[in-house]
Amino acid sequence: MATQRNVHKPLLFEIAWEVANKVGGIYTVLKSKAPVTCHEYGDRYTMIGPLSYKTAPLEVETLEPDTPELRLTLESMKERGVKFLYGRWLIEGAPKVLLFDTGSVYHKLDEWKGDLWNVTGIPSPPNDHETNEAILFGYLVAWFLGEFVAHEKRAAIIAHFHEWLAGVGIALCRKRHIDVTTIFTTHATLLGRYLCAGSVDFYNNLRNFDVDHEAGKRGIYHRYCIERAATHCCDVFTTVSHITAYEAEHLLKRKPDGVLPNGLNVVKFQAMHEFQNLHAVSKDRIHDFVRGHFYGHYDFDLENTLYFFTAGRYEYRNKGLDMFIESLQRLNEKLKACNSPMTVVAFIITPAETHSFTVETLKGQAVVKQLKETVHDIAKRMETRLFEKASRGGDVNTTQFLTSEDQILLKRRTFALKRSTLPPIVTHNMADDDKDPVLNQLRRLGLFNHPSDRVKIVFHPEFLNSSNPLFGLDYEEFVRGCHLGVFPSYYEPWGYTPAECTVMGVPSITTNLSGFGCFMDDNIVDSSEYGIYIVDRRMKSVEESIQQLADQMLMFCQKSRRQRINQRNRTERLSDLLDWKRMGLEYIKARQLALRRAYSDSFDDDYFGLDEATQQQLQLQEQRTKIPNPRSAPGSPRIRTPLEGMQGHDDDEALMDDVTAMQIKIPFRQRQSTHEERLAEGDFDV
Ligand code: G6P
Ligand code: 1S3
Repeated sequence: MATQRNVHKPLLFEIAWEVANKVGGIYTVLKSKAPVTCHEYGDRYTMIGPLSYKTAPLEVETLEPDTPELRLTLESMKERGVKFLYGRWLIEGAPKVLLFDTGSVYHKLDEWKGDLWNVTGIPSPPNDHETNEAILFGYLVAWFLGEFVAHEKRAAIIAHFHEWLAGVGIALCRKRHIDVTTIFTTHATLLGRYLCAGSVDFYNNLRNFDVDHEAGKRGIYHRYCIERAATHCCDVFTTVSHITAYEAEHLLKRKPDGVLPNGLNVVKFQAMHEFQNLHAVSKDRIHDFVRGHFYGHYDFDLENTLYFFTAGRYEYRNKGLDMFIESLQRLNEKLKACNSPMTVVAFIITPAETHSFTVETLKGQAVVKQLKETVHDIAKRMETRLFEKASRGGDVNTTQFLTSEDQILLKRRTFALKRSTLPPIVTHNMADDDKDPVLNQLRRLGLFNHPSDRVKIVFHPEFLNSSNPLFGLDYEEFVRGCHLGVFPSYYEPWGYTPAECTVMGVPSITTNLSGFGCFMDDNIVDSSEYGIYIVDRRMKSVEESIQQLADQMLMFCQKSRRQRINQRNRTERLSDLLDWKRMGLEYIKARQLALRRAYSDSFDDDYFGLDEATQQQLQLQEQRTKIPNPRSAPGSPRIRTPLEGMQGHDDDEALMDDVTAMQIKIPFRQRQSTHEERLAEGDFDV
């Protein structure tokens, strides 16, 4: 009987298209969360994803199936032609992974598409490769789970699916009455992403969209059906932020049971100020790039130069690239108007189609490198001559040490630094130069890196890695070297980029339309005191938001070095708030709820099955209040809280242990249908 399954030690399968397969943010969720989930579940945890022959052999170590139930299931699938890789994902935590080769069952596609239509009413047009993959993957996962539960009859099984690409499996689990409890986490909605990328007033009209019509108009009706089926067929429906929960309620027509915000695997350095040292090291490398890129126009002082950046997928409006550029132009004018000594170099890092680096960009790095080498050689020769002369005693006339040959060499090198053009605003040859939205807006606003401009632009239309010939830095090193990350997104269910900045101690600007921004605002009395600035894109007009962003950037430019260092310390102290050790509690609650919904009779108290430490943490979390301002920040009578006095010192104190975490709205006690009732339900509302 289903109700006899043991809920004390459930098995957990986490299913996603991005398991050991890097596409975007979900990969970061799974990879960074692995250590805490492995810690909790040990060998009872397995991730299921697609098998990519390009990356999996590098990321996964093959294992023999370690339980009879798993061996029997996989052997039977193998006999019927399914190829897979079972092993350990070589990341921290070393979770077990099961990767299915969708290509090995491609001949089944039409049969399964027909079945999907017959049992769920979900259509699938012929030429949508991504949907075809989602169907093959979903059928393989359901096949696996169906056989596995037939062999494994003792333990309760939780199947946690992420995003619509894994959604077919949920509908099939429900339709086939597979004895597992399912969780679906959506990291965005298909319609939300499409609607926002257009020119609709999304958030004010959320209640009014005719969802089927809108999905149909955009050619994504079938994908939308999969997403909606997953939403309605799962036992527990969750998303990554409250703002996406609101969106999902209206676009997918089910109110999420809870919010599972994204965490990070926070690694603390032994020496507390190590991250400040790393900033200085990486900044020097960026300085090298800047000297090369701006050769011939390198007339600004690097001691008074700040590096701002934005990064992410190239979704021009959704990721707020439009607003960033517009605000940079305002900042340029403001800095000029107040005769500021500061220069801002703003980097835009987002992948677009290109035909490699421009000659001019590579030349800039080359001429400066040559100059550096020449200066080094000359200095070496001067050193030898100087030492020789000094060791003989007597007066040393230093002007004699630069020979006329070296003077000529130096002149030749500095002549090579002259140029008649302005430093380029883009580092690559763009495939679509005349239509590219970033370039066109820069052109429209006249941001051309003119010597008089206080804001210089470098558009790098490719993600960074350490073999990049311009920077020689990977993304993390680059971020550490910058002063401010700017992410004024319009559509951002969570937003890992500012979160990553935070744990590296780099201040950032986000918006109150991003999950991360709302989370910080919910948890901190005044997040700007900790270097998290939030642009209001909800209540302000576009023009007002642009001004606000420009003012926030201007204010940042007016900080002294000491203030920037202090602020970085404060920002870094927020890391604990984003650590999976804390965020993972929401996943624990979601799994508890899923087990309760499936096996309600097995529960007799609120935290049944959780160890004492976890129970305590969950209880603590329910009592938490907001993080108050840091001690040195100007006080406000309005914000006094019982946690005052624990705010830490700017320079060295760790964030107090007792910070606020998001209260997930998952009710623990409620009358649920029994597992038999649930399995008998069968039908769902697509
Ligand atoms: C870190 C380093 C300091 C350096 C400072 C520069 O804190 O430890 O040695 O002076 O960065 O900060 P800035 O904001 O000017 O890049
Ligand atoms: C989504 O990826 P995106 O950049 O398309 O999922 C991420 C992980 O949950 C999230 O951080 C991001 O906001 C979403 O938009």
